[in-house]
Amino acid sequence: SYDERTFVMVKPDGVQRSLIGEIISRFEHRGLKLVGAKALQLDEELAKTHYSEHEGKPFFEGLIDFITSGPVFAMVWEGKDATRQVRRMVGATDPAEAAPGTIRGDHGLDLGRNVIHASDHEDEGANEREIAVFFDEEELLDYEQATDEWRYE
Ligand code: YYY
Ligand code: MG
Repeated sequence: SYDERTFVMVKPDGVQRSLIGEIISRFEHRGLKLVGAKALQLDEELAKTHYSEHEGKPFFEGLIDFITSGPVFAMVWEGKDATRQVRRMVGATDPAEAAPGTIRGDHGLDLGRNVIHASDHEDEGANEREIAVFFDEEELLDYEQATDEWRYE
């Protein structure tokens, strides 16, 4: 649907490398609508909730240390097929394998420093679950853009 929402987070490396604006620009230019945003630093509990699917994997402790190591920038973007389209723009998990033109393929080199998180479109409902971890419903906007009819037929 045209109002599908997805969760995106600039990770601590992306914030330290001043990539917040660059990343927002990409989604804006694509035609997605920003419906929520906040800067925060994750505590261990929030980090483990967000990444619970990876608990027990060899990289889990390192991932939790990294994601709690500095501020992140969390966002919700809305649009047609938003979860899948954002993942296509983010690129493969390992930036070394991510195609040039994707966010990870243009801004990263190492798996554990891949700049951005985005909800997995292959995990049914992950987008709304992750949004709910980071945002209260009243923090999210519901608005029309005058350009909507120039984005969608
Ligand atoms: O959804 P995505 O971020 O593309 O990858 P996931 O498989 O969900 O893993 C989450 C996160 O964990 C990934 O962005 C980097 C890190 N990670 C890792 O450090 N080492 C791995 N072998 C796999 C993932
Ligand atoms: Mg994932």
